[in-house]
Parts: sequence; C-alpha cells; structure tokens
Amino acid sequence: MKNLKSTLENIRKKNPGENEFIQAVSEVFETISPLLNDEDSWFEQRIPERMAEPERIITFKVTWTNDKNQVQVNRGFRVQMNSALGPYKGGLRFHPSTNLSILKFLAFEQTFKNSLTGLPLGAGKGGADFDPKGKSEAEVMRFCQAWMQEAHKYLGQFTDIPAGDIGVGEREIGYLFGAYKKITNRFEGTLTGKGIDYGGSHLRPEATGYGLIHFAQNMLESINEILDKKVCLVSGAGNVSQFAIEKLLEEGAKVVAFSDSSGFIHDKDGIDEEKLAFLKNLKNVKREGIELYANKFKSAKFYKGKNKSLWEIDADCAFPCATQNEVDKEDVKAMVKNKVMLLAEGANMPLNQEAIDAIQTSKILYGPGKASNAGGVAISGLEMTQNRMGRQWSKLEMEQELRIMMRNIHTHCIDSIRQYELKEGDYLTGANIYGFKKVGKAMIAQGIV
Ligand code: NDP
Ligand code: 2IT
Repeated sequence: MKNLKSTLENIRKKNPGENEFIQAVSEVFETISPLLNDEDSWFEQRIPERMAEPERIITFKVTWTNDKNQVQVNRGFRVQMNSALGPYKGGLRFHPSTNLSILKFLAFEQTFKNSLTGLPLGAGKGGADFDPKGKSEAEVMRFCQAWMQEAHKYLGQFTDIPAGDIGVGEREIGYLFGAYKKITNRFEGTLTGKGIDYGGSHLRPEATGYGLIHFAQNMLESINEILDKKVCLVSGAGNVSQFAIEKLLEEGAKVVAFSDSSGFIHDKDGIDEEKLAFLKNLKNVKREGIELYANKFKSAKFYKGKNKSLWEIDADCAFPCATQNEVDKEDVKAMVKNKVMLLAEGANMPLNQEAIDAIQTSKILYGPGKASNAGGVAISGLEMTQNRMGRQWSKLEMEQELRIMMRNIHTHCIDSIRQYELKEGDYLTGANIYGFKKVGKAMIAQGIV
C-alpha cells in the first residue's frame, strides 16, 4: 500500500527521535489496512496523518522550592491530541523519564481507547518529568500547585480533563484540584479521580484493574474458559496492578507474581487478602519497594533488578500492568513454552513490536491495552457526567456500568473481527479498526478543521 507507506514515512520524518510515538502510530496504522483499503476517503481526507498530528501541545516551565528552600525546575506538558468525539481526556504522568515522545504515544493510544468506551471523550495526555520518589508530602503538594499554576489556562470541564497515570493518584489529583479551584474560583469537574467526598466517583480507583479482569473474563468466555484456579502473573505494584490482583482473587484465581521498579516477587503460595493489604500499605502509604514483602512472607522470594524475568514463571494468564515496552519477544517465548493461554494489557503499550509480532503468531489470546485497560477512563467519563449533573451514583451502579462497558468494548472488537474477516481472536486489529473508524468518521463529518 503506497499511501500507507508514504504516510508513515512522512510521520517518521516529522517526528525525529520520538521512538515510542512512532512505535504506537506504526502499530495502529499497519494493522488497519483492511479498513483503509475499504474506502478511498481515509487517504483523500488524510485522516491517518491528521490523527497523528496533535491538535495542540503545551510545554511549560514548572518552578518550585523543595523543603530545603532550593529552587527546582521541571518541565510540564499537556498534549491535546484529538477532540473529534469530545473534550480532551486522559491522564497525567509524573515520572523522571516523561518526555514528549512518551506523552504523544500515550495521547495517540488514548484516542482509540476513548473511542472504544462509547463515551463522548476526545484524547489527551500530560504530566511532567518530576520524580515523586523520595519527595515529602509538602514537596509533592507544592509541585502540583506549580504545575497547575500554568496548566489551568488550557483545562476545563468542557475543554480538557486530566486524570491519573504513573506517579499520579488520588493524592496528587487532590492537590491539583485544590490549586485549580483556588486559581479559577470554580468548583467544577476539570479533573477525574478525585476523592469521593469532593466530586469523585465510586469505583474510579478500582476501575482500570477491575475492568482489565472483566475484559479478560470476556476473552476467556469466548474459548469456554474461566478464571477460577488459573495461575496468574501481574507486573507492577501500583494502582492498576493492585486492583487487578484484587479482582483476580475475587474470581478464584491464584496470583503468584508482581513487580516494581526494584525487581519482582515470586510468591509460590499465591497472594491472599492479607498479603494484598500489606502490599497496598507498602506502596500507597509507606511508599517503599516490594522487597519488604519477601521479608514478611516466607513463601515469597524477591528477585532484584531485571536479570531474570517475571514472565518466565509458569502460569496460565499474564497481565502486564507497569509500563511501556516491559515485555519483549524472549518473554513471549517463555510464555509460549509455559503454555500461557491469555495475556491482557493493563499498562499502555507494555509489549514492544517484536513481542506483539510473536504473540500474534502464537496461540496466546492477546488483549491490547486500548481495549483491555479502558475501564479507568470509562469510569472517568462517568465521573464527568456525575459532576455535570451534580450527583453521585452508588458503587453498585458503577460496578454494573463498568461490567457493561467492558463487555461492549469486547463486542466492538469481535464485531470488527467478523466484519473485516480477521483472524479469530485478533483483538488488536479489531480494537484498532473500531477505534479508528469512529474517530475518523467524526473528523470527516466536522470538516477540515
Ligand atoms: P502507578 O504509578 O500507580 O504504578 C506504576 C507501577 O509500575 C509501579 O509499581 C512502578 O514501580 C512500576 N513502574 C513504573 N515505571 C516503571 C519502569 N520504568 N520500570 C519498572 N517499573 C516501573 O501507575 P498506574 O498503575 O496508574 O499505571 C500503570 C500502567 O497502567 C501505566 O502504563 C499506565 O499508563 C497504565 N494505565 C493506567 C491507568 C490508570 O487509571 N491509572 C488507566 C489505563 C492505563 P515503583 O513503584 O517502583 O515506581
Ligand atoms: O491511560 C489511561 O487511560 C489513563 N491513565 C486514565 C485516563 C483517565 O482520564 O481516566
């Protein structure tokens, strides 16, 4: 396909050195040729190129003082990617590695993910190269206030609505919300993931992890399998991982591994509720590394660093929930050897391209993040609705909504697979086609803007 090749070439040339962004764009556009071949208008209207060009990028200086009164300088970002379906929507990442390539890849992925939710949500992503590790509570608060001091100009409940991502959870959203309210003198739902007493939604903290497991249940159902008694690997130990583990335990699965940036834990007896409570306290309150888990529970062993991989552990299901490109083709080979039956992504783009190629030619059922981790932004979308209505729905209502939305996303993937006669179980292409088509059609309908 000449058009696709030259389009990708143009995008590569325009974005030199942005490896993660190019990786995400190539992955989507290279899979959707059955759709692109179907109608001339996609290329005539230059939809792929228009989707890969952010509508607006804001980068700004964030200056603040640490507890020793020393001046600190960070870089803040907001990538306003696509507003065809609704206001810009997507998380904030506070991590020292944060740069424009990473945020553009995340914002690009968000475009298709948000489309799959069925809610009126555009796409964006932002954050800063700030490292929350080792910072005091007061330092985190001052940083959040300084970030918002500039960013508030570009945000708003009908314009752009950030939420959490790596390094940004309820604590940070609280400080960001307080700063936004003080600066603008408006109490409005400009951020999601807020505390339950000041406009937050029930189930938002749990939504990404729980939604991931609901999606996996739908996938397993399609091959007449269930989660009960399945041995599971979960990477990461943050928000998504904790609630993925919680839901897996509820469903009768056995979780034997998790990780953080210091290494991974193999707990051969499996995690139970008491151990999970210990892990939550360790990561969310004490904010320490997971080695302490192995000191406390004798069935667990800690593997420091990255010399050995968590994915080599024998298991039935795998849930990467830490960060991008954490799974390579050697990891997939190990999972194939161990007869893993399903891998569903809690993180965004956790498999590098070689790992995707390997898994797509294997028998492992593969759930791509833009479908399987969409539960978080889906409940964020309902938090926005509740804020606009001035209401709060019950936890039970939100649980039902989450299950329905994850089932619908699964159905959208399956419908695309059937319509375009894709390989059985090709959720990746199914999700990409559905996500792209809806956004692309809305862009064409709204004209050249
Ligand atoms: P958290 O900050 O709560 O947790 C991130 C976890 O991943 C931590 O255990 C962290 O280790 C580990 N980690 C982060 N970066 C690295 C790295 N470079 N190398 C090794 N380990 C790393 O983030 P979330 O749980 O919110 O996010 C996890 C993933 O899920 C991300 O890819 C995010 O984009 C995606 N996601 C999040 C959603 C949400 O609602 N929060 C929604 C959809 C996707 P340590 O504790 O040592 O820092
Ligand atoms: O990647 C993601 O979908 C998120 N970090 C959540 C975004 C949101 O707006 O809730």
